[in-house]
Parts: sequence; structure tokens; C-alpha cells
Amino acid sequence: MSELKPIVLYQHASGPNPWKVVMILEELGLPYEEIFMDQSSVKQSPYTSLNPNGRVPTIQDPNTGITLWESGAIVEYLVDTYDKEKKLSFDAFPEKYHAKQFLAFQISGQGPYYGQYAFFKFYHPEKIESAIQRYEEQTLRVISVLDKCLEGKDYLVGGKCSYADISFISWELGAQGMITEFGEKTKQFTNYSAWLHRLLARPAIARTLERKAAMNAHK
Ligand SMILES: N[C@@H](CCC(=O)N[C@@H](CS)C(=O)NCC(=O)O)C(=O)O
Repeated sequence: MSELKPIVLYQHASGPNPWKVVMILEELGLPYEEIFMDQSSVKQSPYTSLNPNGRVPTIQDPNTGITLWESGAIVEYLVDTYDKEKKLSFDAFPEKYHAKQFLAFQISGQGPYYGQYAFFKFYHPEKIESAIQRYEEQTLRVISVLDKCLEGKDYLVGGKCSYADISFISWELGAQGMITEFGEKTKQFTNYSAWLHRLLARPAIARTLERKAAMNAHK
């Protein structure tokens, strides 16, 4: 892959979604360069001409000419375009669709519920207990689904670690980092905990998380 030009990733030091993309780039050994954005510049031109949603991540790939936003779409693009050896993805039926299913669950279930849980617990100016409770329940429900799907399995799809597994890591760690009682509340989900440890032991993931931690420690 040495002939590839670096993929440009617009990213954020602490938010979970761009780091999900970094994990895939690292796993696939793709060259990339990062442009770190702050909260206000993502809402303004020129960034909004790349991503009208005013959020990160966005990528620009000079090798194909694409500009793409939404982390799930970026993950799919990267594996479709560059994972020719199917290190993290699948050609075979039904695994190919099961991996898409879990990515869809991550994007629509994990990301929004965990995000709202953190928002109502820490950032909303009023303390609305019913909203906190609702999103905590939904967060734990997502984990219970993962735990069930992982019964008797090391990974979600096809007996190997794929983008489907990796896509969940960022938000799991985000929730653990923000919510101190999270570890206690998720202790009962033993398949889920073992799976997360397995994923965190991967060199590309450990490398990514070390860099993210170092970056946030200097703030
Ligand atoms: N659905 C989007 C969510 C992106 C998102 O919310 N990104 C956060 C960082 S993790 C962000 O840009 N926040 C800035 C803001 O909301 O203004 C994706 O998966 O890419």
C-alpha cells in the first residue's frame, strides 16, 4: 500500500466517532493524516462545505477523489476499497450482511443512545432524571444485546475480528471513561466484557488508544 497517498481525516481529539475511523485505518495499515478540528470550526465554512452536518469525522481520499462523512459510511468505504484480503470484512454470504447489520446497530443504537446518556447525565443544564434513566436503560439494553449475540463466540460475525466488532470500541470506552459506575453496571455481561478485552489487546487498537489518551492528557 506504499504507493497510496495519505487519506485526510478531519477529526477531534476526544470524540468517539473519528477514532472509530482511525482504528480501521490502523488495522488496515493505510497511510493517513489528521486535521484536528475544534467545536466551533466544524460548524463553519470552509469545513461545512465538506460536511454540511458540521461534525467529524470526514475523510478526503486523494487516491479516489471521494469526500465522505458519517463514520459508518467511512468504515464501509475503507473496507470496500482497501480490504482486498478481507482482513476485517467478508465476501461470503451471509457474513457480509451480518457485518453490515452490526454496523447499522452500532450507528443507530449504540452511538445515539450512549451519546444521549452522556448528554443528559453531564451536559444538559437541567437534571431530568427520567431522561437519564431512559438513556441509561437503553445503553444497558444495547450491551445486553451484544452480550447475547456473543454467547459462545469470540467475535460478532464469522469467527474473526471484523469492522463490525471494531466499530463498537470507541463508544464503549467513551461510556466507561465518562460514567464511573459503568463498569459495575456492565459486570453482569461477561461475554461482552471478554470480547472488549479481546479487542483492546489488538496492537492497532492499543496503539490508537494510547495515542488518543496521550493527546487528551496534554489538554
Ligand atoms: N453520526 C455521526 C456523528 C458524528 C459526531 O457526532 N461527531 C462528534 C464528535 S464524536 C462531533 O463532531 N461533535 C461536534 C458537534 O456536535 O458539534 C458519525 O457517526 O459520524
